Amino acid sequence: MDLRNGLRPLGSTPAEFEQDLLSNLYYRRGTTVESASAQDAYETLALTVRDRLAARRARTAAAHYESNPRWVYYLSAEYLLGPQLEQNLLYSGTTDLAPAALKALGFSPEEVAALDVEPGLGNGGLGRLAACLLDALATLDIPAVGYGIRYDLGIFKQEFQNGEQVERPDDWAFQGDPWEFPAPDDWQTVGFYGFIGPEGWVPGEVVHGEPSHLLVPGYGTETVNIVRLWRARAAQASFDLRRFSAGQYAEAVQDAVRAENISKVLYPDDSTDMGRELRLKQQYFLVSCSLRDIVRRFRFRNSDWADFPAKTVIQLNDTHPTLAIPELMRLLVDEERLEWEQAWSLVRSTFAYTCHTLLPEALETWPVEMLGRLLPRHLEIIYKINAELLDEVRSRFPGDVSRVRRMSLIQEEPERRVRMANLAVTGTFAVNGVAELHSQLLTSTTFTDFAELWPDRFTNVTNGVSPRRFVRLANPGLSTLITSGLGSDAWLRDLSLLSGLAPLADDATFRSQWRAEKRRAKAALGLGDPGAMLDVMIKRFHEYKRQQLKLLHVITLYHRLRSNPGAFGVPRTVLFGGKAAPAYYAAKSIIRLINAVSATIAADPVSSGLLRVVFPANYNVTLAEKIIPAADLSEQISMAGKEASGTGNMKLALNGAITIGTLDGANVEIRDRVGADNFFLFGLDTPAAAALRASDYRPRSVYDADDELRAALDAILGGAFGGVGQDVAQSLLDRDEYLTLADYRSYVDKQDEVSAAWQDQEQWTRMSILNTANSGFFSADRTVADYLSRIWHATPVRPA
Ligand code: NBX
Repeated sequence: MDLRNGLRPLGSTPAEFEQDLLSNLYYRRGTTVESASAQDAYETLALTVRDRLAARRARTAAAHYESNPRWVYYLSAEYLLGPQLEQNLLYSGTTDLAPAALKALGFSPEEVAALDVEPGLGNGGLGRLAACLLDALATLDIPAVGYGIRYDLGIFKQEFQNGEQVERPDDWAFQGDPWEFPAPDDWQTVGFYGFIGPEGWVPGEVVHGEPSHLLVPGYGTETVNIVRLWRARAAQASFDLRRFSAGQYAEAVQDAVRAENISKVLYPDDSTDMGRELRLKQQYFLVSCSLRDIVRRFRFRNSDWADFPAKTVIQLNDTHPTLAIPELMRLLVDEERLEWEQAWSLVRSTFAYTCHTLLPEALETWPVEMLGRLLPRHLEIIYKINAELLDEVRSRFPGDVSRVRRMSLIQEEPERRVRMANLAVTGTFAVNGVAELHSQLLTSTTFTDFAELWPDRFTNVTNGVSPRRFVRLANPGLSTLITSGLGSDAWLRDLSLLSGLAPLADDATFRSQWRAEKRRAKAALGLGDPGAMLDVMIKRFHEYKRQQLKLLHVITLYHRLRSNPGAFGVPRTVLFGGKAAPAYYAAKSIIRLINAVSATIAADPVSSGLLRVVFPANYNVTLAEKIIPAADLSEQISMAGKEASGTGNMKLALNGAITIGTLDGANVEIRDRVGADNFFLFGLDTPAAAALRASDYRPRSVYDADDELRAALDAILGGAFGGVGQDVAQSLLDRDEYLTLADYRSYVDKQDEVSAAWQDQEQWTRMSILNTANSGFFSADRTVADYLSRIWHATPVRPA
């Protein structure tokens, strides 16, 4: 422990931990054991655990200062960090100490742990990826800071009313957040609106960004990095005392409210541009605060701007933080008085961009009018960047007017808008997709023109997940078994070691232990019959992900069950989990239909013990950690060419679920690694799907030709499920944008193979073990290693 600062070493015996709890309860929480509530105990425990990481944090910061390293800064509008308590217990080595000490003081560890609320500061895969990368960066001892927004309200809480999704605010920090270190003295100023005068931009509104940080400990190392989250605060004197005295209470605080609204709520939208000015304000707020902080940190040890790119790489997590590009230009040109050319070269050597989508409608654009009003100087800078870009395009491709139009940072029709993805590609030295297939499709479709102009800029970094969170914490039983099988727990820092499990797939004792762990996880999830196959589809609701295809399969199973209960092969529990964007009506209809089908099946005695559909509300990281260990079958059934990568697919395979999937996103790589025999492949591949879409596809002919499909759709249309979901069926028949009907037969037949395979439990277990054994590649540590060698080129710094 660090004695340089006169710190008392924190003890590692139960008695010492108990003493620390007591002292925190008295001195920081201000209460006593006798009168402490469970909340008091929880907050005290959090502080006591946090203290154990704080000394490591101090040493990490000292080592970073000492070595003046190259920093990786990760800019992301979202972080889905997951519950902090269990992770920080594990990473501080107090998993056993803490509950013992709590018990000794008369608290129930379970009751206390249940009070840990996950900060839901993200929508889905993109936000969780950010959290996994931070975990891996710290584990690999890379000097890194994640920057984000500390939303007061995170991703909404999902409830079901009559089967419909209802959104409730997620006031996650209502009780305060004991894991957070506020750093109000590091506040930054952010301007909006205004005009460009002779002296430059004069903002019309100014707000403050107040940071706090959470600790991001590495596993099995001393490093503790941070994620720094900004909260909007009114600039001082925004309380109007005159109005207040006149009884105008609301008006007195309106400026403050407007400022603080910027970090009020996470936009619960994972697909389309909400078109809201407030969202654009959020993006600029994040970017402006973070860049000033990055510059401040650069200046601790450096003075020459020419060194900036050598000391700094800034990764843009999708286009949400792309305004960082014009913002850094503005800082360098307007405030630091650098020449445009030098500034542009620094900017272009500092930023890199990760794209997470293939849906054209998900590429962000902002109305020129709005951007120019909110950020007049930034629009000017974007215009100048665009003029230079288009000059380059014209000189490389003379006379190619349509290419110029396609590549322009400004879309002209139907309204003038700024194309953020084009800006991101233009202002960075590296652009990556998140799986092999995705990265190929980016250069062959989405960004073809840019890939022709700058081929070297494009690369792939396949996503990965934290084995600590999604195996060790989520699945402690399986982790213990893996450790005993491998003879060491070194796999937690080098997941490729899982390959050592492959021979154990042929060991009958190991297989029966493996099955016992699955059963235990199912029981813990409260799913009655642990003998039934648990078939899970957990992800955001989106038509391209095709929850509707899974549902058609469920209805087909139900029909078979009704017509011949005796012949129904394999008992299944089908579990759905996920949220739909509140304004995404088609996705919400699918949710409602799933709940209706679930109720119909549950009410029918014929299905008892054979078929069940469960849909726990409010799928989040906490729930994911319970479901993933229990899953037998992993549904990854998006239309090929639409899912950028997927990361749930990796978490499930690592926990021994077998995938049924299309050749989409990272499924391709999962199948390559686990082996075609251990993966249930179905459906059209990307070229076939694209060709069918481009042809005269008639979903109705598919419906006409397939009896089981027709029966499923007719049942919905005929009101068999409480009269719900006709719109879903109708849109499949009329349009079927994501080729659900085209893939139905192939999917249902493959599911029959799944059922047949399940009947041989020894063989199934073999496949399950081989899925885990061969998925070591999908560690976020490997992802970070790839980012380091292909893009970041930063090196580890270990605390002394
Ligand atoms: O990013 C997801 C992709 O759909 C997954 O295939 C991929 O595995 C994951 C990580 O790379 N994208 C995603 O989660 N997007 C968003 O959440 C999102 C949020 C706001 C927004 C657009 C997209 N405006």
